[in-house]
This record gives sequence, structure tokens and C-alpha cells, in this order.
Amino acid sequence: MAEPIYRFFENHRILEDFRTSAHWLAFRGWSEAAGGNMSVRLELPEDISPGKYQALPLQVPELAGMGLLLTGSGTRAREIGIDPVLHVGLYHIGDDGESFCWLAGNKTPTMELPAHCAIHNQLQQVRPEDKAIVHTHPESLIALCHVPGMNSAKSISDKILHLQSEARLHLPEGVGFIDHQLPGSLELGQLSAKAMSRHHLVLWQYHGLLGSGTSLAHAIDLMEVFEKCAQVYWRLRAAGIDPEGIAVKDIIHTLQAFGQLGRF
Ligand code: 2HA
Ligand code: ZN
Repeated sequence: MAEPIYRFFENHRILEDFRTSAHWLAFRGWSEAAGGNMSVRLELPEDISPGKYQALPLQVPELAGMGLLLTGSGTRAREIGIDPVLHVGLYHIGDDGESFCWLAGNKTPTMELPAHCAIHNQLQQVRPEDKAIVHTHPESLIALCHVPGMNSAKSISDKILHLQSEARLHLPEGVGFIDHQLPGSLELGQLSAKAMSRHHLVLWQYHGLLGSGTSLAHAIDLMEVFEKCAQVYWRLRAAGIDPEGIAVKDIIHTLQAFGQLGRF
């Protein structure tokens, strides 16, 4: 198709970020069935000719007029990694900030559309450089949710991130946590937006992980740091050790040395 919006979509360099990120998520086994979803917000060209608008389940005034790339419902990471054009859709958020319209690519957005919209609306205000959101299902982190006491941002951040000396440098604020919610619900979306205003990563209890970054690859970097710590935790538990972790004074020393203490 030769329409300008199709050329804009199909040639957009961000599709490469979708391709390589989806490939990696599939390779890591974090995306069983069609688990997980990704989005990036972007500016659209002036000359779009939108069609029919549908109501969004929430108001997103910060996103009015913007473009949103979103993986499609039921799309598999291993297939997005081969051809993102078929599996990622481009949408226009209406100037009213409460509707959206399909422009190109996949036509059926992920069931986590409310979360992606709510979070982008929040990030546009608090961390505008974070344009990308990834949701995925890493098993070592899901398993953590079943450990008694691992049920708050503080308990998980302090126990798990202090198992590797650089983890807290990547995530000085720690990670957020949300009690189990209905997948795809507006409630999950709104709680996520609130938690993501303070954290780059948020663990959804018994479900999976949510991350933001300047690119999809950057969000996945942070996710891998957290998942690595969880793998260290499970190795120690399997050896019969319940780890104390690195002393807080050493964590503080490291953050101080790299000028990140203010974010702790
Ligand atoms: O896309 O992971 O949370 C499937 C999901 C929903
Ligand atoms: Zn999920």
C-alpha cells in the first residue's frame, strides 16, 4: 500500500526495536502462548487521514493527538520477532484525549490497552524520555510472588535487588509491586500508572513484569537485571540458603560512588 501513513509505519526505525525485542523475549521464554505486550508512543506526521474513532476506557489528556504503536491481541513474540508489520498496530489518540483510531498494521490491540494508555499518559508527565513500555512473564519473578512475605515493593526491592552489586545502580528506586488484579482490567492499568510514576519496573503479582525505558530494548535491559537477581535468589534457595544479601551500607556506598544516592 502506498498511502503515506503506511510508508511512515512500515519504514519506521522503531519497528526494528519491536522486532529485536520480541525475538529476545521469545528466546528467553518470557512470552509463552501470546503472553506479554509492548508499546511505544511517538509523534505522527501532519498529513494523517484517520478513520473511525473508538472510545478509550479512560481519559489520556497527555496523549491527545499522539501516535501509539501497540502489539496486537494474541500476537506471539516469536512471530512479532519475524515480521512486526503484521503484529504491531499504529493508532492515533484523538484530540479529545478519550478516543483512538487505527491507522496502519495490526488492527486489534492487546487486551492490556488500558494499562499501556494509562502508563503512557503518566510517563508523558513524569518521565517523557521513557517512550517504551514492555509487559512480559519472566518465570523467576512470577515464582517470587508465591514466597511468603514477598508482597510489597519494599520487601521485594530490598531482598532481591541486593543480591548483585550493580542491580540497585540500574534500579535505585527499587521496583514497584501490585497485588493480583484481573488481567486487562482498567484497575490494573490505573494502579500500574501510579506505580510506574515512581518505578521503572513493576511486578504484577502472580502475573508478570511491566517495564518502561527510552526504548523497548532499554526496558528489557532493566527487566533482565531484576530477573537475574531473582535467578540468583532461586539458586541460593535451592542450595538451602536464605540469603542476607549485600549490606545496605555497601549498597549506599555504591550508589554514592556513581552519584545515584538521591534516587535510593
Ligand atoms: O497479552 O500477557 O497480560 C497477554 C498478556 C496479558
Ligand atoms: Zn500478561
